[in-house]
Amino acid sequence: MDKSAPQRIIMRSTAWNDEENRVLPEMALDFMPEEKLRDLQLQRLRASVKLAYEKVPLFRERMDEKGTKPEDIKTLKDIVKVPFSMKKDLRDTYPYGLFAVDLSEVVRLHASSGTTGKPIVVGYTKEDMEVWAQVVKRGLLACGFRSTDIVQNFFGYGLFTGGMGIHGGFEALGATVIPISGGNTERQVMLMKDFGVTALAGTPSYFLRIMDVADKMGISIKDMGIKRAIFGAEPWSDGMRDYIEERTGIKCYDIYGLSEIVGPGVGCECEYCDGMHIFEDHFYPEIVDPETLEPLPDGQEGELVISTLSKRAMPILRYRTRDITAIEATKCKCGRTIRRIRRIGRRTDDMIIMRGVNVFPSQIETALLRAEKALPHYQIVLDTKNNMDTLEVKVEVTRDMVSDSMSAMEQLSKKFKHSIEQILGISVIITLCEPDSLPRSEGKAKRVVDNRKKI
Ligand code: DLL
Repeated sequence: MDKSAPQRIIMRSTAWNDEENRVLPEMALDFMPEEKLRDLQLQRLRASVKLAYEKVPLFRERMDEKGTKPEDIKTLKDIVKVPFSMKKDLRDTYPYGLFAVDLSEVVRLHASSGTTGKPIVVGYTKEDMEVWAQVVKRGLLACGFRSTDIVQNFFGYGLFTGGMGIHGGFEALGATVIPISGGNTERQVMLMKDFGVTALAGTPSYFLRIMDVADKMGISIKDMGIKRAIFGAEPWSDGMRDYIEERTGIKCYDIYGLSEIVGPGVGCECEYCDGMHIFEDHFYPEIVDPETLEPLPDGQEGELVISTLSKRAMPILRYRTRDITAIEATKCKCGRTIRRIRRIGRRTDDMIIMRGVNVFPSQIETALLRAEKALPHYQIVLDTKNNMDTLEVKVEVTRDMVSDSMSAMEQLSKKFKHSIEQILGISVIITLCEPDSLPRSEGKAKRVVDNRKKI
């Protein structure tokens, strides 16, 4: 049998077939019988643990401390015998300390800017690059992107994994990619229109900026014929999805990933948009309690921990992502057997503790949307005044909200205040700002400015 030829498979669902009712072989991995998938995961986990133990001093030392040998991994449940790893481990071994292969086998490096000091560095072998392109491609296929798409990719190209990672997936799919990267927003709008773009990829916050600029240029994105967008790299709410879809007519999908594991393509939504399927044949997900680090059952929220199952250049075991989510306990309507995680709205570390109350920026976004059904740009500013921590939300009014009447603007401010305070349970200061006055990012949005006095 010619393995490269698309197979004809009878399907219960139409979520994963192309126009001619065929499914591509690599997509069939998403529907592997569960038992087979678990067998494959175990076999790969054992190989990954062995590789890390034999080639990476940090993993060997940690496992020795815990008294775990690679042979102790006899079932998937034995993964709890493996020690955790964290971002700090990548920093401490900067730049190549976690590599399990000789640098001559590494064909690509990426790095993620840390908030402080040195970046963290990740490397890929040729096979790793192929896997990366395949997982992104599987995600894109699941969301309905096709080889006929013309894609404007405004994820940043360079050391960030977003631009090149998404690019590789679309290229593997056979689509036409426009590697525009972030920035030069007016040109983004012009090319979108002139090149007959049918699909978009980038951070959702930057797309909001593109929408604003198109508006100002008097160009309607809705009339461009763009069908789908794949967004990710930062939290974005369902409200934000509705907002973009309603205004542009573009169907939006969520893709998840992190540099330490592979970049984009660890997980992705399917056409049902009901959580993100993890490409479990390459990444093993667990949810743990972020305090006790004990495993949590499906359906319960906690910190996502991921182990790579096939990565050769840099195997990572039980990586604490800091992302808060749950593994969905129910099956997806699409019929995929690879499990889903809930969309990610928050991390354990973008949590702001304000007068003892845990606050996540995503809660403020939800409150603003609830109050006005429009998505304004906002920024959260933390400060200390008279020895009291204050939380100010700067809200940029959109053109539809601007009014000449003082009392209408006061009303608006009160509405935002009330909505946020209801959700957070603490008092906030609202400052309404002129349209276009808050800083914009071409990559991930920076929502929080912390000017609090550190004691
Ligand atoms: O952001 C990789 C990526 C690029 C994913 C493009 C999707 C699309 P890092 O810069 O290492 O890698 O940041 C990883 O970003 O731990 C999450 O906190 C956040 N993140 C990534 N995707 C999503 C998403 C890339 N879809 C960190 N929803 C992760 C929410 C996301 N947060």
